[in-house]
Amino acid sequence: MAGMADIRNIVILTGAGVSAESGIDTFRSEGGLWEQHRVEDVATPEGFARDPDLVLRFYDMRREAIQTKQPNAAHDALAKLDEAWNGELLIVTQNVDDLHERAGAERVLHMHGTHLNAWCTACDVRSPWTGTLIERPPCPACDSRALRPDVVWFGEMPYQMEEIYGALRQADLFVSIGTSGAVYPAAGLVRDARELGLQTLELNLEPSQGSRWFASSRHGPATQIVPEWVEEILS
Ligand code: BJW
Repeated sequence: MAGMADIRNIVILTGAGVSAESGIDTFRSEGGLWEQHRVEDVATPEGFARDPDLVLRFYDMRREAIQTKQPNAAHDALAKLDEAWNGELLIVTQNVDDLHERAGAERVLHMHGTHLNAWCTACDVRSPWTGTLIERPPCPACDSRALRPDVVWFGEMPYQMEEIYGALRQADLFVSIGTSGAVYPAAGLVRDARELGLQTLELNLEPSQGSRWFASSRHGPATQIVPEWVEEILS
């Protein structure tokens, strides 16, 4: 990559591809989550209103599964970069798992929420949650039986967009890792980055839907290409 020495501040967008080799299903690949479920049924507020049991069961299953998975070499490499990098750095993850944090990364923002919170639609409090929601447990803050997964569904506003755009405005490099570029506004960040004059790099198994927007791309499994890139940028 040209001009790597000039890079001080970095924004890294991650998606399901980063956690794929930890055994967490992606959404759009063959055998992925959307092959087994209609998106409108399990990832929209309308689907939740129609059939809450189906949606709560879907997330209970995934919440349980992620707790049995471990961070992989890509999460480890990004945590190492986070620790070693003296400039600003923000990992904006679309993932609802906690594998970046379990690998040790600290500067992480979950724009699509997290499996490990329950959000009370009665009192608006978010509580750490590792168990199930299907049995309609009471909210720890207000006792209402109105908890839902703290994830961002289609038609809902992704979290912390101001922080994300703020970090992008200060950054010199935007890196996208393991995401298909199919879901907005995350998929539009590369174009925002370009307009702001950032260097842009994609690391993905294959060219994503947004590949043409990146100044450079590297393709391969995240556990291989992410540690390689981190070694390069730290050397
Ligand atoms: C590997 C790998 C390995 C595999 N190594 N790589 C028309 C045009 C534009 C926008 C819209 C439109 N119509 C509607 C919209 C808006 C809508 C949208 O984008 N729809 C599209 C379908 C077009 N977006 C929204 O509604 C969002 N809200 C919104 O826009 O609010 C208004 C607003 C506008 C502007 C600013 C601010 C606000 C909300 C989107 C919420 C998305 N939620 C989900 C579900 C979360 C809960 C859950 O987990 O169930 O988030 S959907 C799902 O997709 C999940 C993911 O975070 C997200 C992205 O998926 P990701 O991570 O990219 O996974 P995959 O599977 O798609 O791709 C994996 C990639 O990894 C692939 O490329 C593989 O090749 C690769 N890979 N193995 C490296 N080993």
